[in-house]
Amino acid sequence: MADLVRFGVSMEGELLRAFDELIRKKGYTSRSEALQDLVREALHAQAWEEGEEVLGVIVLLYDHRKRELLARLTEAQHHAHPHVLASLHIHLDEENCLEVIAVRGPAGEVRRLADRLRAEKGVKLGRLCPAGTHGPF
Ligand code: NI
Repeated sequence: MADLVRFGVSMEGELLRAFDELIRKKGYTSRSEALQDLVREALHAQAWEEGEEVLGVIVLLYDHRKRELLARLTEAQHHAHPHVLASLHIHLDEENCLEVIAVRGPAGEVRRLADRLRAEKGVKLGRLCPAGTHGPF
C-alpha cells in the first residue's frame, strides 16, 4: 500500500452527519476509505474534463443483421486513435449483439470513438463509461 499520511479535517456538523450516513449506505468501514474514493472520483472527473489520458469502456448494443455494420464497427476500432485494449462480443439473441470495448487514450479521442460507433446505423445503444484515468491513484 502507498504511504498513508494523516491530516486533520474540519467539517460542518450537518455535512459530517450526511457524510457518515453516505458512508453507512455505501458500506465503507471508515471515513478515510470513503474520503479517498471521493478524491479519486474528483481527480478522474478532472482528467476527463481536461482531455488527459483516460481509461473507459464503450458498450454497444446492435443488430448484427444490418448490412456491413460489423465491418464498419471493426473498421472504426482499428483506425481509432485511442488504443482499443480489448473487446468482448456477446451474441445476445437472434438479432442482438452486445459489445464491450475497453479503450485508453486522450479523453476527447475516446469520446469521438464512442460517438462514431454510436452513430452507426443499426446501433441501438451506445454508452461510454468513464473507468478512470491512467494515473497512479
Ligand atoms: Ni453477435
